[in-house]
Amino acid sequence: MARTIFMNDRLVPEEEARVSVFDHGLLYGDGVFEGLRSYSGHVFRLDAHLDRLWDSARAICLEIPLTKEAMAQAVIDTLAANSLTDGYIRLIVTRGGGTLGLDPNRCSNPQVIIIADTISLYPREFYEQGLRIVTAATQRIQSAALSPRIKSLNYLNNIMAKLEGLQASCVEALMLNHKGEVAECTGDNIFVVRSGRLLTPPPDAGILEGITRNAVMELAETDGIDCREATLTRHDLYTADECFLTGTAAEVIPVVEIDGRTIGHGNPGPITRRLTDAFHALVRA
Ligand code: PXG
Repeated sequence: MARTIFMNDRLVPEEEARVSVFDHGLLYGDGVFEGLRSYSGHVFRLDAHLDRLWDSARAICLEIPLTKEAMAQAVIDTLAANSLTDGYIRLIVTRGGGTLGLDPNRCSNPQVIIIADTISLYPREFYEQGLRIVTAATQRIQSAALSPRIKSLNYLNNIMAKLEGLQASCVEALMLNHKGEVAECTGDNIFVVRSGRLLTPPPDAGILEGITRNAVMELAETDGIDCREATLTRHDLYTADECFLTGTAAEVIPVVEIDGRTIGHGNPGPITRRLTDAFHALVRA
């Protein structure tokens, strides 16, 4: 089915949604994006996603040519134009067309693109039985090189790790930071449960501060589950009672094997299940 795309200031048919070959988003990955979901017509944590998009843009000196209010309305309009109530929304802001040189100051027309589509979910058995993941040799990029907190259009670091996961027949791969500490997966944050306590790497481990991650931390607190940010090593994962990943697409997904080590009893644990249920209740509330 042909989609309707929001392009800069209006909705256009998919065939008319085009960017220039001189756009630095294409030439250099110079731009930022967000991935959001709507549940029963309600966009989950829209403000948090817009704040993160604006923070990413600010970090790369990109001025988004729209107010947050206008962007929020455009998201709603794009969903409506595509008759979607439960869907995946991609917000993209590119640096715009420029010269073949790097200079972002020679780009004058940042492109704002909103795509709303149905979401392709992991198969149900992944949620019931849990994922197997492996550690990628590709390290998460150091924040001194490029902050992982910027959700930029340059995802090659994550894609290199994703390829390693796929080569090992895993849909996700664990990424360590340059110190060998656990950072996150290629498109998901990671949590472990140890002795009833929830642990997840802090932002300075070199992660994207996931919106699902933050929601799960809040849910844990409401549910009386102690949750804290902690530096984790692979040993902490291998010896954990439970492990799960969080992300907009995956929501909360259990992990039952890492690098060939069975986690806990090899099936989704009770705290993972509790938080999964709480998350489902939250997004559908
Ligand atoms: N870490 C990274 C590196 C991410 O890209 C997350 C964590 C989870 O963040 P949220 O805010 O979604 O809880 C992400 C976001 C996809 C897809 O299509 C997913 C992301 C990015 C791009 C595409 O699955 N994940």
